[in-house]
Order: sequence, then C-alpha cells, then structure tokens
Amino acid sequence: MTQNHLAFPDWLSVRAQHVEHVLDDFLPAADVLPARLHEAMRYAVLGGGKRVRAALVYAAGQAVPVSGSAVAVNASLDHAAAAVELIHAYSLVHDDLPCMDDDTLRRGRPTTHVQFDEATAMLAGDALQPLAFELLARMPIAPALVGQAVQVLGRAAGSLGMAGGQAIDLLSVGTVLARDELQTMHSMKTGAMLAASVALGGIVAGASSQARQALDGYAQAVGLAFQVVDDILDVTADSAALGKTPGKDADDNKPTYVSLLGLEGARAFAGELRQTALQALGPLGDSSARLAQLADFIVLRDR
Ligand code: GRG
Repeated sequence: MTQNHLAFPDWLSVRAQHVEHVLDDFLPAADVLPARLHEAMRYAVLGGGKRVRAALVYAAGQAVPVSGSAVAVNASLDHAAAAVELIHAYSLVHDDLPCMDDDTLRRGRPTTHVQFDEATAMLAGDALQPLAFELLARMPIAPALVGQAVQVLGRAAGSLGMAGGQAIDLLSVGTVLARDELQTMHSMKTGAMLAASVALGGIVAGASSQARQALDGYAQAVGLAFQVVDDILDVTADSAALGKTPGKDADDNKPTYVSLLGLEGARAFAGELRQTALQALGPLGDSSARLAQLADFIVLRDR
C-alpha cells in the first residue's frame, strides 16, 4: 500500500490509477436511472486530472503512525481520496458553467455542460457533492474521526472555503486586490480543499494533535503555492499542456499573483512557500517523504 520503493512519478501514477478505480466503483453506473445524469457525473470525474488531492490524502495518511486496523485505515483513505476528488470535480463543472467562468475546455476535453447541457452539468455537480459526504460517512473507522472528517470537508468546500473563495473571485473581476486580499481569496478558493485533503489523511490515520499541526503548516503553504503556480501557468503554458484554456485570467481581467508580483516575483513566492511547506514537515520525519515530493511536484509542475 505505501509503495515506498517506487520513484515519485511512478508512485503518483499508481495512486492516480488506484483512485480512478475507487471512483469508478463508487460512482453509479452509467446505465442506472437517471442514466444521463450518471453519465455526466462519470464524465466529469473519470479519465483525467492529476489527482493531486487524492495523492495528498494518501501521502498524509502514510506520514503518521497508523492508529487502529491498517485494513480499515486503508479502506477509509480510499473513501477520503475519492471524496476530495468528487468535490473537486463538482467545483470544476460548476466553475466552467456560462454563469461563472464560461469555459469550453477542461482536462483536454469539452467541459461537462458543452458535452451534455447546462442543466445536466449543474445537476451532475450537485449530485457529486453529497456523494463525497456519503463516502466519508461510510468510512470504517471510529465514529468520532468520521465526524471530524465530515466537518473538515464541509468547512473546506463551503462558504468559508472553496465556495466563498469562488464568490470573492467573481466579485473581484476588474478590480485590484491588495496582496492580503488575494491571499485570502486563493487560500479559500483553492487552498482550502488542498489543505482539507492533507487533514483528512491525518484524521483517517489517527494522527496526534502534534502531527496534525505539522500537517496543517505544510498544507497551508502547499495550498497557496498550488494557486500561485496556477496563476503562473495561466500565462506561461499552452492549452495542450494545460488541458484548459490558458490566458483566461488576464482575458477576464482577474487579479492574480502574476498581475500583482510579476512573473519572476510569483515564481520566487512559490519557491518560498515550497520551503515553508518542507520545513513544516520536520517533526514528521522520513515518513513524510511523499508529502515533500508532492510539494516539489506542485511547485515545479508544468500543467
Ligand atoms: C464552483 C463552488 C465552485 C468553486 C470553484 C476550484 C474552483 C472553485 C475553480 C476552479 C478554477 C480554477 C482553474 C482554479 C485554479 C486552481 C485549480 C483548482 C485548478 C484545477 O485543479 P487541478 O490543476 O485540476 O488539480 P486537475 O484537472 O488536475 O484535477
């Protein structure tokens, strides 16, 4: 399960394939009524994505000594990894709708509302969200830990996290945000779900409060770094590499780390956040190696 012998790219690929199977199993089959809705849900979730959030769940789960049955913890990590990917997929489907970012390309394919229709895409997102919480509720670990996990995901996805960050993002189009305002928006919109992925891995594995604190320091830095790099890629990568429309932020007149700090300033800030993330892992020792590699991947990625 830990696959410690694998080089990082192979480990990430094995984890991505594994969570793909888990998601495939948990999603209703495409011929179950209402078939079009289930087809759209499966289209939105399966067959693409870097699966960074799932990888963070697994890596955090193996960064702390497991308390309780390893079988139950491993099964629960699968539920949690699938749950964060379901919430993430729902957010992308809704973000791409004409009433939000109005995008036609995602993960190298037509967005869900283009492939199906707007109402189906909206319902697919709506239905993915509760499925995530159902999976957490079905984790075979202590009920108190299940409760904590549900609370963490609910907070991260809601108005004080991702949905709230998206609301600030939509309101900020055409405005100039101060650096702290930009940081708040990004930490909520993108960072909260990445941080929740790390926290869920720790909760499921039964992490001590000291370990949870170390995980949280790492997660806050990595969550923000992810968005800083996303802003950089929006101006430096092409659509083939990104699998989505680049240059959208500038076209939409959105404040970004590149517009605030310049390209080099944004790169330097991402590097600082990487250092902060790696330092935070200190108390966890060697078992946090995959988290350290994920921080490098997030900051150095090209897509
Ligand atoms: C609609 C409630 C609601 C929220 C939307 C996450 C989000 C909020 C919008 C996505 C828009 C966006 C491109 C944000 C930048 C960071 C980000 C989340 C990029 C996509 O995540 P990746 O790169 O995607 O992990 P893959 O496809 O690899 O899973």
